[in-house]
Amino acid sequence: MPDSTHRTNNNLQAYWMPFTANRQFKEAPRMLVGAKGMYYTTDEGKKVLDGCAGMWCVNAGHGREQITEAIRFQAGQMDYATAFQMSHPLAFELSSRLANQLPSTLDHVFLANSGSEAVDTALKIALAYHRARGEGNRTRFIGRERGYHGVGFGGTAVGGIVNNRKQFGNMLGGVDHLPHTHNLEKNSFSRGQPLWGNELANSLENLVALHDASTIAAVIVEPMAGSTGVLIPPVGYLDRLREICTRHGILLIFDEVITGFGRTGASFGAERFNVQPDLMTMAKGLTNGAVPMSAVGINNLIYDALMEGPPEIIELFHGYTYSGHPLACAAALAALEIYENERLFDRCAELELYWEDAVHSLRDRKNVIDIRNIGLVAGIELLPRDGAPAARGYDCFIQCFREGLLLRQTGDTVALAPPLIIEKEEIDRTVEILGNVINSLD
Ligand code: PXG
Repeated sequence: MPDSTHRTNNNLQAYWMPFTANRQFKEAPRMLVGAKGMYYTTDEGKKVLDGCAGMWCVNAGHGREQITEAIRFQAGQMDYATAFQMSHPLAFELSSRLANQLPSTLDHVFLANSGSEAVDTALKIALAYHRARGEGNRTRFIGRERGYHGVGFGGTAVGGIVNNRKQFGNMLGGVDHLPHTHNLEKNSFSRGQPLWGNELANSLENLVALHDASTIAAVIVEPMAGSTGVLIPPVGYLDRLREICTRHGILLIFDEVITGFGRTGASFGAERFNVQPDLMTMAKGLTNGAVPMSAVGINNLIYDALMEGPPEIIELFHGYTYSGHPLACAAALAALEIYENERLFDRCAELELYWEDAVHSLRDRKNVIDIRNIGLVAGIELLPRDGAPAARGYDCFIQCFREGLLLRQTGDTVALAPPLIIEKEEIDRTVEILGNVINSLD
């Protein structure tokens, strides 16, 4: 049986690691071999506090028996079910359960396997919806600078990260971007939602004036941008985007791959910020990270518009071999049950102030130029070294790992997003390690 707990004579060259400096990593590999609760174990037997829920996904903590058992049982019962023109009960059970939990207008669920697939699915559904209503000219998408929507061609195109885009040519045509909402001068060290910046949403009016509403299918944003360093929406910003989209018949897509499943102290960012999207993407926390799975929540008007043709015709020519995979459905149902039974989203909300005070205590550490937080998320931005952007951030990540804390790093910002089961002592420990490391960096 494959055993991840033993070092093997791997040829490290064979595996081309994703989003990784391969040559640098392979010189000094960092290997994780076990995970339980709030901690990883390395191949050297060291415990590492998981400050970023794996990669924003293990919201209920690692190694949850209930999820393991659900996967094990399902694997024995039925490993795989044909997904097109056939199905299995768990896919329906999960979708019903999710639809109950989603904002009230999102009554339908499409299942996929990754955030990237969910994003491309949502974009395609937006196009198909407009076409079905005789507005097939609405093909343009508006994303946002510093947005991350995965790595499919659709998600890369609407994303706003230059390094993710520049190697890959033209991607999807007809895409434009809103300005990002990060502003150190106006908003540094804001607690929760920054007060300045809702007027940035007015840029959408400019893009509508430039392209004409009749050419725009959808706007896609993360309610809170996670990957590019925890950018919290200014008060009123998302409401204004919603209002402009509605006025112009443009669909609003919330990419909740990170903000879903309790991360901001509510089920979804839509609930936390009280703004309803027409389509919502989810992944990561959906299965607590245990099996790849993603979903798109869909407004009933969109679904209904596509259900108008003859009933024997396939309504949407889209789907994946592994849409609604039985093992993923089993894991997701178990994860949702844990979230509910342990009231983990409420727990996140209850811990928010303690968390906020803890992370903002780092304000006076060396080279800290901003701290941002919401729910159980924080971004700590460090001053870039002269001529070496991201070097200080990377050193912080490496040094924290050596000291027993795993966090995410993007540029000179480090992001924290621990499992929602974190205890106060572990919050203190997280901040203590990070604070000491920041002070030790040149
Ligand atoms: N949308 C959002 C908002 C995401 O954060 C994706 C889509 C793509 O999901 P997949 O499952 O295709 O990777 C993401 C993924 C980080 C980090 O460190 C963030 C993500 C992935 C890996 C690292 O911030 N987000």
